[in-house]
Amino acid sequence: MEHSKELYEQMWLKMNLSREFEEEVQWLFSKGLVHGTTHLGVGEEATAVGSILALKAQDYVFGTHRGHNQAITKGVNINHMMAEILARATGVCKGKGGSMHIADPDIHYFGADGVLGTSAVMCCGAGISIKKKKEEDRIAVVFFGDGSSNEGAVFEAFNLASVWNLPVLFICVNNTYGMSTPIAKVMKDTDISKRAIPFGMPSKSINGNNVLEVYDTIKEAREYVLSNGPMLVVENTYRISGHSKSDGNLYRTKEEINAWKEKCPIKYFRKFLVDNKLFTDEELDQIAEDAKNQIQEAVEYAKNSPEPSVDDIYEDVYA
Ligand SMILES: Cc1ncc(C[n+]2csc(CCOP(=O)(O)OP(=O)(O)O)c2C)c(N)n1
Ligand SMILES: [Mg+2]
Repeated sequence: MEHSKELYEQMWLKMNLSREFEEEVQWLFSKGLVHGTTHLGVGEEATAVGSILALKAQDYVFGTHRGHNQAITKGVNINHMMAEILARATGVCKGKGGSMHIADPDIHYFGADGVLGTSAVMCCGAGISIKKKKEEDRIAVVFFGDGSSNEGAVFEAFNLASVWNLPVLFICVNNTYGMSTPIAKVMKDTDISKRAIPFGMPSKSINGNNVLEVYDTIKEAREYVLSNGPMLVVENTYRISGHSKSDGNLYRTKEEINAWKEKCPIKYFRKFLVDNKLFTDEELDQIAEDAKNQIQEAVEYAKNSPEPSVDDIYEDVYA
């Protein structure tokens, strides 16, 4: 597939923004400035960036609890994301939601649900809405993890989407662990793409660390979903960061983590861009520096924002 220089630049920028954002969150966490919890997707950037850049702005996207990279790529305001994580009134949820509830319905990004698997069902709801309104150039996309793919709700969503031919694209981000559990311990057959077969859906299993392979696959999948109905894409990757705020990595070896650091999607993409003389190292460094600055500005913005007022505690409460 042909790609423009602008697309390469977007991919490079978004992957760097995601990595910088998360490294900064990790730092703020270690300083005790982040309340609640957060899940980092260091090493998984190509899954979000390659997938979401292949979609159209009007497409609905449901993310995961490990979704900073998904939110950044979809275009959620980074200052407001950081403010949310630092529990400020200028945050995307006015500082009341935190990392897992970053969402922006105005740009069709619905974020995560704390109950794993349920986003797949909600995504079917979005698919039904597209179908009922006869919208011709819009699909609904849901990301979920390998661990979540064992949830009954995901199978229900597969069934509903396929029996009603909904314009839904299921994207499984297989980072090979659900918390500390390797997939081989909870799945007889670890080829998650086969799970589409009983539902009559096509599926693909791809290298989720290669942003171009992800982009091309999702671009084609979008076309398929628009004219035929649901599809499953499994993006195979690895979570370099720990599961959540405390993770002693007791369930995996340093050697394993280091081997995957070598396969880092950002490192891989830099090599591709430089080897093919599309960008120089200096040009890439400059864009990475811009990303770093944007994240530092976001931290300043968040730190200078007011905390939510106690008077607003019952506002935006629905249940
Ligand atoms: C229904 C449900 N069960 C358990 C949990 C607790 N939990 C939060 S994240 C997680 C692991 C999920 O693994 P996976 O879907 O592979 O995503 P990853 O964390 O690897 O990105 C678990 C078990 C939950 N939030 N919801
Ligand atoms: Mg996982």
